[in-house]
Amino acid sequence: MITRREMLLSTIGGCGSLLLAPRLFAQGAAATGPYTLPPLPYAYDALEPHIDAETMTIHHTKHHQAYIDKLNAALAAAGPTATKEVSIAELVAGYKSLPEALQTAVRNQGGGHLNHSWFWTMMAKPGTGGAPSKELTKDLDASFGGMDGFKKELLAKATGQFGSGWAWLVKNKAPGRPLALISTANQDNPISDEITPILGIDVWEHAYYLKYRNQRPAYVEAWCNLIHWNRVNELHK
Ligand code: MN3
Repeated sequence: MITRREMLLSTIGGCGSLLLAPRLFAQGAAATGPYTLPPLPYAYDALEPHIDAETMTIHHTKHHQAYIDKLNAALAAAGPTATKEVSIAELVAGYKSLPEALQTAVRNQGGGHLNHSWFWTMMAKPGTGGAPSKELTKDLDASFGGMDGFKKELLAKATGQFGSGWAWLVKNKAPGRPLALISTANQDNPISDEITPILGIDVWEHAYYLKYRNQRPAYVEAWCNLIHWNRVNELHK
């Protein structure tokens, strides 16, 4: 039986083995290519006052859509059936095994599609996102000394990322420290390095500039009010 991954590789001429496909991002994103813009799980003004409706509208309908359009164009140029059966998470996770001509487009545009599809689901209308589960609380305590320590380190990673990028809460393999915070440049997603994120914040200026101007720390602090903890709990399991 031919797997979807083998189909991808045989169709677009790739070789080598891709890492196991994470299923994390399946929800809220179009499962297969050509890829389409997933609807927001709330209204454009739902995240106010922390993120304004204008920022959300432009971010979703212009920026996210542009990543999708450019990804689809690159894949179409590579071959007619390149990614028909491959989820965006699988595609981005394994981009290093794709033909060289496709790698940059999948890394940047595919990463942009994946990261934003996931980002929308990581936020919730203020007061509706729930709280960390007992298990997550235990891991946050062990890794950061509690919620305050987590937020402090998140702020440091998010503001310390030079230029455009993301900060991520990820599953960590170190003994005694089950979670870690990392940042990535541009639209890189940790899954391409076999690291599993359970929360991510977009720190590109387009995510906050209209309201916060150059004050990235103020945006990050406000963003903590929007974390969809119930979703993080699920990904943490
Ligand atoms: Mn963005």
